[in-house]
Order: sequence, then structure tokens, then C-alpha cells
Amino acid sequence: MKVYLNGQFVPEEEAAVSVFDHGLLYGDGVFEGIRAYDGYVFKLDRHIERLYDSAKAIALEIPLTKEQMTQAILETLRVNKLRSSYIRPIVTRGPGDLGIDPRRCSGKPTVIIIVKEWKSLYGEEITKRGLRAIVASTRARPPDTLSPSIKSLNYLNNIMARIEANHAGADEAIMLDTHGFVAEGSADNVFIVKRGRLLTPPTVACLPGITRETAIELARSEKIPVSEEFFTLSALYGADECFITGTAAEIAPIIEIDRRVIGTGHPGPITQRLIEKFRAITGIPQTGTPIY
Ligand code: PXG
Repeated sequence: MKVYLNGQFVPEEEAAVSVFDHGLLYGDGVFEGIRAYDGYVFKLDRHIERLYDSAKAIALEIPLTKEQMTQAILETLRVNKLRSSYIRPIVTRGPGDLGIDPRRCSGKPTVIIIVKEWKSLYGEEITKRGLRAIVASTRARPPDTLSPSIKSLNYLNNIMARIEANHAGADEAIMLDTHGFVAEGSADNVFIVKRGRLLTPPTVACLPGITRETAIELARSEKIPVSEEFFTLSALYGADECFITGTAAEIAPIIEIDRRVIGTGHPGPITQRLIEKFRAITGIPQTGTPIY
């Protein structure tokens, strides 16, 4: 596999950055997680927009225009002859001196694009059966700290939640905000179904997920009412259905949370309908940018 590194295509074994890169030293940078399905990059424009929004929020100027970044991503896929792929653009503050001050950096942000053949996140079987989740004791960050809407290289909070899930033998961790309302998963957004209505936390509490917005659009096109509102842990336990959304997870049912069975303990009808709808809109020109 060849990696895009600052304008060059480099074999993956040779693709390396400086130990003085502030992305490594301080998590000072931003990234995206994108997927290509069958020759089409799903909602690439939205991912590019979010990448640049994240960069702007941390006052990082990406040394490529959005169009150049789009072309660099497509070219990286072409160089690697990929049609279905995971795509990871990363922009860091670049190499610098020790000390957090971005003025200590060279002023040359590091731009990386990694593409990798896609492997199912939780495995086909678990996704079909439904995931078992725990609620993590690690809280999602409130928006008056590092906002959860910034997809920065600071993922330790989410990693802490992920470790809790690992220790509990669960498939995923759900995080609450500092008020105790449900916020999001360690790498995905959370939805519940109650009496035929979909609920998901507003994006002040979570990453404005692109799969999240897709699921909302799909539900509305199916005349399923959707509300972006806060809900409690007891509403989560008492949901008729629950699912997570994410580029990696796609739409994945949750059948158990903290050892409470959700609904019937099987993927619910609304979840299944949305999974089917989602599958039908990936890998098509209406939602994706063609690679070739
Ligand atoms: N919340 C968080 C904290 C995320 O990291 C989402 C929600 C879902 O957003 P999208 O736009 O993907 O629907 C994410 C996304 C990885 C990986 O490598 C993580 C994400 C996406 C792709 C890959 O673990 N997180």
C-alpha cells in the first residue's frame, strides 16, 4: 500500500513522520474516517467539510484547498487500485520543538492519507446478532472543553471508554455527558427507538456523525419521526430498539446494555429497515464521489 505523505506517494513501510511532530507529541491535529464502497467515496464532500471545520476550530490551516484534498484522496485510492476502502486523512500541526506552542512548529502541517482495504469492524456475525454494550464511566467531553464536534487527534477520552468495554467483554461503550444524558459511543453515534419514534442526542453532545445525519434522512424518508434530544440512561435501557451509527460501524443494532436486554433482544424492525436502506445508498453515484 502506498501512503500519501506531504504530496508524495510513499510505500507504507517508509511512510514516517518526525518524532517532533506535534501530532505525536500533543495530539495536535485533526483527522477523518471515510469509506469508499464499490468505486464511490461515500459522502466525501461532507467528510472534507468536517475535516476543514475541525481544522479551523483548532486554528490549523490545511495547506491544501478542499478541492486539492479531494483530488489527493481520490488519487491515493487510484494509486492503490482500490474500489472499496477505508480512508484516513490526517493533518497535524507538523514538526516543531518541544513545548506545546504551535508557533514552535515549522509552519508546515503534516498531511497524510492512509487507505486500507476495509475489514468489518465488529465482524459480520456480531453485527447480525446485535452488539452488547456497556455504559462507560468515562464521560463525553462537554462542549466548553475540547468540543466533541472536533475530530481531533485527541481520542484518549474515547479510548478510555473503549478500554472499559474491552475489560467488560462488551462490543462497544456508550458514553454519557457530564449531566448524565446519553452522548455517543466510543466511535459512533447512538439512536434509540421508542413507540415508533427515533431519538438521538443533539450534536452539542457528540460528533456530528455523517452516518448519523444519513440515518436521520433515511428515517424521515420512511416517515419515521426523528427527534434530536437528550435522553437518560433509563430511557436507553427502556428503549424498544437501539442502534449505533458510524463510518466504521455503519448502522449496527445494540441488543444489550449493561446486561439489560434491549427490546426483544434481537435487532428491531426499524433498525433492520434502516440497515437495508443504508446498504442500498452506498456504492452509488447519488451519494458518492466516483474514484475512476
Ligand atoms: N462519534 C465519534 C466519537 C466518532 O469517532 C462517530 C461518532 C461517527 O461519525 P461518522 O461521521 O463516521 O458517522 C465517530 C466516527 C476508527 C474510526 O478508525 C472512527 C470513526 C469513524 C471511522 C473510523 O476507529 N469515528
